[in-house]
Amino acid sequence: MQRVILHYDLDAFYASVEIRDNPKLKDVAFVVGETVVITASYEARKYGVHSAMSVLEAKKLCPHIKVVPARKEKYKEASEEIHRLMEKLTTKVEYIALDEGYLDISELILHYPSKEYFAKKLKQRIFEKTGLTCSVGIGYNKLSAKLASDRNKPNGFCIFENEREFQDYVLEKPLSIIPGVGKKWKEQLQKRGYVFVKDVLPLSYQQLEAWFGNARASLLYYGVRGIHEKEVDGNREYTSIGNEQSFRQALEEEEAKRELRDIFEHSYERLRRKKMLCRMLGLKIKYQNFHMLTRSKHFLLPMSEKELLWQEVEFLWEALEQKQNIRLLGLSFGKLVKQENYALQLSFSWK
Ligand code: TTP
Ligand code: MG
Repeated sequence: MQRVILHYDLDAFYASVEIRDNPKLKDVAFVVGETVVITASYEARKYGVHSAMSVLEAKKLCPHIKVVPARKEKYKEASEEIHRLMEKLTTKVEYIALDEGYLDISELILHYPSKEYFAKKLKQRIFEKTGLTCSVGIGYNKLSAKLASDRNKPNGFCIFENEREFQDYVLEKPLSIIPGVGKKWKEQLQKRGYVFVKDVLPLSYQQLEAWFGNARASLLYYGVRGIHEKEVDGNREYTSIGNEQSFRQALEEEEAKRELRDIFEHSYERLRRKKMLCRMLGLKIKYQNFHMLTRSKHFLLPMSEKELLWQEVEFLWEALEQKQNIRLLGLSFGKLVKQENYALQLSFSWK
């Protein structure tokens, strides 16, 4: 059976939430953020404003731009709504970010008149639940679904039925259209004279491997051909539940601790909703100097009590030698046990 994969991605997510809650922002050039642009409204993007630039730079490009502080709780609420909706449809769902994920709908789609119909319904449901629009792509694998959803942003929809359709679409596009081809690699490729997808098609795998090593050769060689075998990791949530967040500007201790609590709240909410208990807690940290470390704690008995879990997170945090210059924080609940399968419901409370 051919796989049918759907990718969804909310349009200008944080900015759209702000417009929804304050319609005066509609058609206004604004950014969400304080010193750094987290995201720009579509109106602001017309001036070349984009995420990751400083607000000062944004003001130079667009002097009348408005600056709106981020309200993470609201974005998480919207994200939770969307997750609830997805989980009603299928367990084969893999979340990539608050506003983005993959669904394996290979079987589900058989119950619908068409892929278009399904996508339309899904977009409609997301809008009803959150007041937000998204773009949806349907493909024969994750890669094609991802590119399909990007194709007609905002509020877009596109299908790639097969590798032929995918290749026709990417042929004339810059190589950066292939996920994983970042700025640096793009420059390296450009130096060798390769700018568009069509430029690298004649290259052999061996040639790419000689230049870029096995992993990158594989990404590029198969990527430009629309070949990608990875499954939607629908079980991931059942073996572990967690979140991580990277920061463009390194965080100091206090701020990092606040973010950690935020991530904890978000992950805990998912643990609670899935009615799971956990026997392991994992903390992941990346520092400004790219040094990465992980810490974990194993419990004898499965736990679900919120503040006890937070206490354990705090123990791991306090034991760190370095708590500043943090570029990434991640938290996961592992070794999950279903609540219903766990008879000894000690210290148990789903608040
Ligand atoms: P994206 O989906 O990359 O961007 P977007 O939804 O704003 O715009 P698009 O219509 O092009 O999809 O990111 C989703 C949200 O995540 C975005 O609104 C802000 C936030 N974000 C971060 O917190 N850190 C980041 O590095 C990026 C790129 C986005
Ligand atoms: Mg988005």
